[in-house]
Parts: sequence; C-alpha cells; structure tokens
Amino acid sequence: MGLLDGKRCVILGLLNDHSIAWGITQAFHAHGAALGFSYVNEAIERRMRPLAESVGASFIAPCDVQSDEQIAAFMARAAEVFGTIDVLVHAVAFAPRNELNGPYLNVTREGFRVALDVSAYSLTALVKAAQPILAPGASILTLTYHGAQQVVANYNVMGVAKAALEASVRYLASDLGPQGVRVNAISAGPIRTMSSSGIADFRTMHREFANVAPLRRNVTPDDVGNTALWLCSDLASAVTGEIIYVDAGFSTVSVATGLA
Ligand code: 0WE
Repeated sequence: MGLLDGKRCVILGLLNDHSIAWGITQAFHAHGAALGFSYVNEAIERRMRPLAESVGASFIAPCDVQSDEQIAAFMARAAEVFGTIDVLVHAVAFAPRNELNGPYLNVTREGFRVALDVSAYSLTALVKAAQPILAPGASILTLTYHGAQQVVANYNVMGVAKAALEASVRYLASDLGPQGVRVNAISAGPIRTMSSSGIADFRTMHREFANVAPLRRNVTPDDVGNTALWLCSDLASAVTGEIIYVDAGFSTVSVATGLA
C-alpha cells in the first residue's frame, strides 16, 4: 500500500542522482506514483533519462520554463499521457553564476530578471498551464531556501527570487484552494547538488550547518523526498500555503550553544 498509489505526478528539475528531485522521485516511486519528467536541454536529457527510465517514467518531455510555448507543449503531453495530474513538483532554480558572489547590490537588471523568471515566475506559469488538468485533491510542491527570509552571504538575488516564490505559494494556494488544490514549499537545508557545486564557501557552510543544527547533521535528498511524499499525499489534506522547513532545525536556532 503506497501513499501515492494511482497518483499521476509530474516532476520538473531532475538533473542527476544528486538532485533533490531524485530524492523526491525515489520516495514517490516507492509509494506507487506514476511519474512524468521534464528536461531543460539535450545535455541534461542524456543525464536524467536513465534515472527517469529506471523508475518506469510514463513520459519524458522537454520544458524550458522560460518559454510559455514549451510549458504549454509539456502540459499537453501530460494531458495526453495522464489525462489529469495529481502532483506537480517544481524543483527548478537558476541565477547567472556571477550574481551569486559578492554584495547583493551589484545585481544586474538582467541577472535579476533571469533569476526571478526561472526561479519564481515559472511556478505560477506552470500552475496556470496545468490548472485545466489538475485533479481535485491535487498537490503542488516547490523548493525554497532560508535565504528568502534571512540574509545568507552570496545567495543574493536568489534570496529575492525565493522570497517571491514563497509569496507565490501563498497566493496560488488562495487561488486554487476552492478547487481543492493545495500549494506548498519545502525549505531545505543546504545539500550538495549540481546547484551548489562551485559556489563560494558552500563546503564551509555545509560543514558548519551540521555543527549548529539541532540534529547535528546535514540534510539529504531522501529527507526532502520523505517530507515531499507526506505533503503530496492525502496525509497532508489540510495543509496549504505553507513553507515547511526540512533543515534539521537549523533555522530555529539563534545563538548556537553546546557546540563542543
Ligand atoms: O537555491 C540554491 C541554489 C540556486 C542556484 C545555484 C546556482 C549555481 C550555478 C541558482 N543558480 C545557480 N547558477 C549557477 O550558475 N541553493 C539553496 C543552494 C545554494 O546556493 C547558494 C547557497 C546555497 C545554500 C549560493 C550562495 C550561497 C549559498
């Protein structure tokens, strides 16, 4: 008996076996979900296709979230294969690399536009396009980070984009609640993925995190996957508009004590 038996799920943002989307995929697959996936370009398709096929993907289709046409085509494919969808997972973010270093105030107009378009507007665009095929009781999930709420050095315009994303979660939850659709976000602690590779001081931040977090450990894609499973299952049937922290308690601590 799986928590997602018979549910049709669409996942955007699977890149490789380190992806948070892979942790979510594995939890959903273990609980009986049917899964459809997107990829942004052919280089990424080559890497994610074997993973998606290993969980019996119902479809694998292109979707660059910066394109309304590609979003429409992707949802048309989902409609063709699934009819209606029960779960939409948005695990997509991007800011130009040069924006994730140094003072926030150096942000460029173009860097701001791209970060907000790919990382925040895309959720709303996807939900708008999916609305006609969202089943009653459907659940929408996105991923955010504490840098939306408090300053994290170098996170910069991504913090601004995640703040917009978190507000979007609340407005979308308000819009879709009357049709029985829930919208939530998971705010994950730092995880080593393609998105964090090469980021200045990430290794140090990752290590320090485990010294300060109440659970004294880092967060894994499986941790996020299990919370995603709960949020997207009927166990969370009255949870909507929420930002759920999966961060080993890190964000609850002001002054760390007992570090020895
Ligand atoms: O949201 C993220 C990652 C977002 C991200 C990462 C990259 C790196 C490669 C968005 N765009 C890009 N663009 C690239 O070219 N995280 C929560 C992980 C993360 O990223 C940081 C962090 C943490 C944590 C960036 C600076 C400081 C901390």
